[in-house]
Amino acid sequence: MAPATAPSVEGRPRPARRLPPAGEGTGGSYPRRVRKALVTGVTGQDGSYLAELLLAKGYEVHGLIRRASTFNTQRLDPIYRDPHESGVRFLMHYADLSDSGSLVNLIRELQPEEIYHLGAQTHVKVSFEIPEYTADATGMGTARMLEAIRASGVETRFYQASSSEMFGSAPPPQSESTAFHPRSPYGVAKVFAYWFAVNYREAHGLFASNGILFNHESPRRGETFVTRKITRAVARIAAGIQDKLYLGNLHSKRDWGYAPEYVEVMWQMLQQDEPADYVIATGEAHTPQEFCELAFDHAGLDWERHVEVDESYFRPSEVDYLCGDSSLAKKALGWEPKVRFPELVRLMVDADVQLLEDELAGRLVRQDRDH
Ligand code: NDP
Ligand code: GDR
Repeated sequence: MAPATAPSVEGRPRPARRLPPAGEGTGGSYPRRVRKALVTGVTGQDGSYLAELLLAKGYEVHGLIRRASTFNTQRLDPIYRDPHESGVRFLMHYADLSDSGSLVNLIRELQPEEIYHLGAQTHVKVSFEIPEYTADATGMGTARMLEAIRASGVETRFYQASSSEMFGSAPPPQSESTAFHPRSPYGVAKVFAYWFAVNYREAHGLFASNGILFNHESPRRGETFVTRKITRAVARIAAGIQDKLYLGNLHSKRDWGYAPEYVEVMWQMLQQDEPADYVIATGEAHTPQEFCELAFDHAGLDWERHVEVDESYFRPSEVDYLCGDSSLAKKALGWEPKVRFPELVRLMVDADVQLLEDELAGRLVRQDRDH
């Protein structure tokens, strides 16, 4: 990618810089050394699955984490190894999306071939309470990452975690050609970040791709998103330690897929000859009420006896209907979702029932992670 001082060609997009064709693991077409990837948001749902995937493919994986007053690396337990051991291929580094210098230094030092930018303030409802911070972390965070790549002069490929929230009130099915109409500060910040990535592709020839991912869930989903909030409550209600679950709008429609399948396609996007933007979705939409019906039923419970609506969870402006058309991803990347809605609900309930059993039995002692 062009360094910050290189002149730009007005009005004429530069061709994307070519990297050597990507091969699997260490035995592919990257003979020089093990491929290095930098993952922001590595402590989150997607970051943890992506780090596992990249390690399995033979990468050296570097995760950007921010300072927190408590340990926030639980999702990384399956892959964590003490950095004092030899041959460790997963390493974490302190930096912050609000600190440009830390981003430049990290990218310059690591020289990663691929950067997966997943870090963001991701909660839509919370973004109405902290709009300025959301714009900074979710929007400006991407601008800072892109500038850090330019400033460091590193040749790399960049994945931007774009979102179906950008479509907002645009009617379904939403595809790559659907015009954005975001309905929250989070959605607005993601639109800003999306266009930043497109602009760096067109203006500076960066290999930058936007994955416009619809909702994707898993047992590692954050506990305050509606699916996980429901499955955790189902486990606790089934165990007799909770009675009521308070939710907001039960009638919005979401296109819910399975997170591990969605991180696979992030990787695929960066292995293409050319950068591009892709919608990733199941093409099926369901409501939070349908999620409740299936989840409670799977645990032998009647959702109507336990779920109550609390209007404080309503959003000032809601996104009513998201259902994606991912035919481009199917055609260009051969990607198709496998886990469908009923299976997703069941596997999340089963995982939370097991987790609660482990918690109650005191089986979840963690080793401290000081890196
Ligand atoms: P999570 O909320 O689980 O994870 C967000 C990550 O960003 C966490 O690792 C968090 O760190 C990190 N982060 C937040 N603020 C900062 C900061 N200032 N500096 C450094 N890191 C920060 O999100 P998901 O894994 O669900 O989503 C990953 C990405 O994909 C996000 O960008 C999200 O907006 C986007 N996306 C997600 C979809 C989904 O359905 N899951 C759908 C479409 C897009 P910490 O652990 O310290 O909080
Ligand atoms: P979303 O996910 O806003 O789509 O953003 P969330 O699970 O928060 O909401 C989905 C729908 O459920 C309704 N809802 C509730 N939501 C929450 N969180 N809590 C409740 O109690 C509740 N009751 C009903 C919401 O109103 C909404 O309609 C997620 C995030 O991961 C984003 O970062 C990502 O970009 C998008 O998915 C795609």
